[in-house]
Amino acid sequence: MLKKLLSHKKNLFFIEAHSPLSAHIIDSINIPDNDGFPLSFDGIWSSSLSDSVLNGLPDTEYLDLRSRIKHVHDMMEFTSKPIIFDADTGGDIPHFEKNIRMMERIGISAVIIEDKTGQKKNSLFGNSVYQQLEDINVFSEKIMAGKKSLKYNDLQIFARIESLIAGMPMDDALIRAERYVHAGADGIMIHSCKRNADEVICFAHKFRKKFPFIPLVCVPTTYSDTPPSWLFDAGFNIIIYANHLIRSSYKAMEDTAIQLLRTGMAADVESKCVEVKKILSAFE
Ligand code: SPV
Ligand code: MG
Repeated sequence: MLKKLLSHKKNLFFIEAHSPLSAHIIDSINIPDNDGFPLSFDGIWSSSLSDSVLNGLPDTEYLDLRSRIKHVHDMMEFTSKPIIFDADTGGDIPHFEKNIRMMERIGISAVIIEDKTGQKKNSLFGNSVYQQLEDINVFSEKIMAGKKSLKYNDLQIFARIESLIAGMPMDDALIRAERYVHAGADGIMIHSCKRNADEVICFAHKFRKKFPFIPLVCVPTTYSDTPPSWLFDAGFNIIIYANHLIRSSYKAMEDTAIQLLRTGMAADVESKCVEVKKILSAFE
């Protein structure tokens, strides 16, 4: 599905979902744009951060991939949109080979694996924690092993480059991108935790000179005030809003609980809530 989308639409917006309810919400949102054309998200990001937090766990690969794939399967009943699965480091190669077949069986469109090793730390910590990059050869082997394990050629494997997160120079990110594409990666995600998009835009310009057609993904969490058009113009094809539904629901729940505790009047929070009839009918 993602391949088809990429072939006829240049710029795609993906958004994180972490539960059947959030997948249902994304699937059902369809609003008119300024010209009256229907506007909806192109697909769903299954985030390791969101899934971990939802389950009361740190984002350190403690929530195992098999469980995470099952969570995606539960969401799929409620959406027909393509899903990009955040598989963290992908685990060790023999496990990745098995897990990727499971992803393929349930119909995930693309999996993104990141080139880190050791105990994974969330990238948004940046350099404040030790972010250990995987050896380029080992990670390239993982990509090749994943591609080889696929039964059909539908599930795409994207390589996520963490050089900039680990404080390595741009050249390291570019060398890795080239090596991973040659190892068979179907797309590249470049991650950054800088407050502006300068470094991902610089990466995109340089990457595009060598690889005009390989899908390129970015995640504007820390550089969130960058207009999407800047990112697309630089050469990105997919923008992922990686954690905004879990963060906004966290805030909404916290605000509602605080207000109820303060006033004790349920009526005071009604305006923050969907109507009861909406949740009663959501899955009828
Ligand atoms: C996630 O959403 O789990 C990601 C993106 O991997 S980030 O949290 O920015 O590392
Ligand atoms: Mg993640």
